[in-house]
Amino acid sequence: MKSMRYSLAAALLALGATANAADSPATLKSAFQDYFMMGVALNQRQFTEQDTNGAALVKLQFNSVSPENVMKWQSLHPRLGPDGYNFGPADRYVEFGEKNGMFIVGHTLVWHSQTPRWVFEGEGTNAITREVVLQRMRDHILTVVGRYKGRIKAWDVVNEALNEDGSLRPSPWYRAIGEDYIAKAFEYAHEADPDAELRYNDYSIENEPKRNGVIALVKKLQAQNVPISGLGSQTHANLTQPSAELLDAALTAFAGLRLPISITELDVNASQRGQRNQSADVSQNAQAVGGDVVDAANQKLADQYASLFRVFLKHHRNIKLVTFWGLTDRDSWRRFGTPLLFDGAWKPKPAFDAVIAEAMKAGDAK
Ligand code: 9MR
Repeated sequence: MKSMRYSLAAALLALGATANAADSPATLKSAFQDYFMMGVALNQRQFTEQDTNGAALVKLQFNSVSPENVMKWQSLHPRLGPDGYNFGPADRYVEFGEKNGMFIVGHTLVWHSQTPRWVFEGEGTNAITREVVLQRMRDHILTVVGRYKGRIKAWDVVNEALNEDGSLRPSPWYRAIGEDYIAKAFEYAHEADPDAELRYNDYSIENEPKRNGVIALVKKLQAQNVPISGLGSQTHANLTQPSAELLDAALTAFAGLRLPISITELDVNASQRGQRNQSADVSQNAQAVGGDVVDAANQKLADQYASLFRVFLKHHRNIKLVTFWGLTDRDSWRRFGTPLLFDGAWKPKPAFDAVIAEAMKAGDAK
């Protein structure tokens, strides 16, 4: 059945024809249906369907969505106090996912970035205390996770808590609460929605020191019966990193944690600057400039995507979801690095064909 369904697409590819998203039988969600869900991070214009082409492409290609920005603390909860929440855009996002029968992800509850200063400051002349910050964290998590209980199926509970060397990042959360802020965040999220998948999410965790840090952190949480139930590997890649070998080693090591793995923020930076600095730290968001992509970027991008998906497919039993961090190059935080499968005119690039081809090869090998 599977090989029959894709034989037309395979024939077209063999003839050198480009699979067209509008009329090809192969879409990302159908091609990978036996392996993992395919997700995409949405911006507001997409989930409100103001961007009609974008919304149509999302519905055609993906069966899971993540909110690129509208569920960050700063967006949802900009001010202190009971009236400090702003749920409008987040509500629209969840409605879009539900209307289209998608697996809906929440991103992110506890992060060092995009969290307003008031969260860590005392009111009036009162000095801030651990208890007050914990209370604010609990209120936020119970309110937000509780509002979407049963509808948002997976949350990035704690985001980017580690340094490159695997030690704990001295984030405002760490400084205000101490290292148990991570356990507390998972406990509050579980209290709010016992059925939601609760993920720890971070970038560059293929690299050995950080990989070891993640594994140690998760094992410690598990030993304390903290309700962590998923691992998110962002996978902000460039044209050579992570290599297939490094990714394979990391996914093999993560499998030992016995948690479902989600690739949460996949993109491949093809800018020249992006080949020197792979970091996804928001403070280092390489302000690339237009026109600095490497030579033969489309082909190199397709090759790296093929390499990454070969490894994801090898580990498909442990991977439940692969999410791209944006729909088209024009939408991306790394737009000058042309990092995604669709160009600014919503057209599939050679990297799209390369990704579909990996699914077909895996199907034929079955
Ligand atoms: O793509 C997001 C960009 O639009 C925002 O300006 C930025 C700051 O909120 O966050 C970007 O997404 C980040 C994600 O939330 C966490 N991992 C790293 C991503 C890229 O910086």
